Amino acid sequence: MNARLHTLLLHYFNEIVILTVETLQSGLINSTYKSETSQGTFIIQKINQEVFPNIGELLHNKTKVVAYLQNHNFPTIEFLKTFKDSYYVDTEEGIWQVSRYISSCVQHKIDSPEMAAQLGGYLARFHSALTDFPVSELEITIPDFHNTEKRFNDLCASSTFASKERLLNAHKDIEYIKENFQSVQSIAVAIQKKTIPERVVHNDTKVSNFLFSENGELLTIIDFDTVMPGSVLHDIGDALRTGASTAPEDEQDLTKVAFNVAIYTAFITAYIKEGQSFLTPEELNAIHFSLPLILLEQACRFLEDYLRNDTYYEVQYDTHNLVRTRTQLHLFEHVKQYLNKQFNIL
Ligand code: GN1
Ligand code: MG
Repeated sequence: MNARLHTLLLHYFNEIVILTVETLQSGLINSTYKSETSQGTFIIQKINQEVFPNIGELLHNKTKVVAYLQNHNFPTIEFLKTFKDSYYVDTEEGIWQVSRYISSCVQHKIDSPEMAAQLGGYLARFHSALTDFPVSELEITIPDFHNTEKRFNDLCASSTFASKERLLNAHKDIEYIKENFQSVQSIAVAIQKKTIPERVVHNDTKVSNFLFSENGELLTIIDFDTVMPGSVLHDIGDALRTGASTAPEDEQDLTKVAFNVAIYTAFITAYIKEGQSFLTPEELNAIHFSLPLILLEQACRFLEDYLRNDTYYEVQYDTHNLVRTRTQLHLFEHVKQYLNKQFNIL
């Protein structure tokens, strides 16, 4: 790996010595490395071109949004430019990007209501900073990425492509999703119809995509691969999906997976407080659907991938995607009970 990364970095520096290389495992799609070098520490990423075949559009979105945020003094990551003035290197192996490493801690869940409030407020400011960015200038890099109804319909068609064995293993989960989908359907449709406004959003706001300093201060959001037109509800939901769960998304012991109400409340309260200047009544009315919507969507995605024999997400064992599905559904059940008790909405 060192030799390959060295060759790559020579597109950026005349001379460079690689001191260390570490593979970062938190993403499920791209290959990511952290490397200490004689020129500083970098994050080096190879983009998965099966997931992102239209790489030109992805780079267009990423570069434009990052530059826009920088011009509006919203702290974010910095991609390096090659000698040829390009933000990426095209090699036989694929497309690579290099950014400066930001000294930070990666969190996978939110530890306290204070941290939740910080995250909720930050996400609203991130959305707010992008409200004047013209949505039409962004490309749709993954069509129907957060089209929850389509994700559900694709799962319902699974008997046409899945093996008997996997269908049997997933039977109860498919039934559960079918029983519950109508509770989020009208919001999913409102997003598709744009009654809930289309904005520039991140689309992958799991907690590990936010960097914190050692003393818990939120530094920045990272991973702009899926920046696209979309709904703030998806970003809110995905941050809470990971943040308000007591366990990782692939926890095998479901007794460890619970919904943290204090984290949820602190996050939503802070988001609304910072976001009230730009949120529409439709968004505000639907805000409590964000989490159940994304939980069912992710369950559909993980389960469909399981039924397609794990061709999309990286898996470490045979039932990994099934395990991921079940944590989503377990959490959904907790969230549903809570939201019904509080607001009677699901
Ligand atoms: C993928 O690779 P990563 O971790 O950035 C996926 C997200 C999922 C996430 C689940 C392009 O993100 O949508 O929420 O896994 N990204 C893509 O962990 O599909
Ligand atoms: Mg991502």
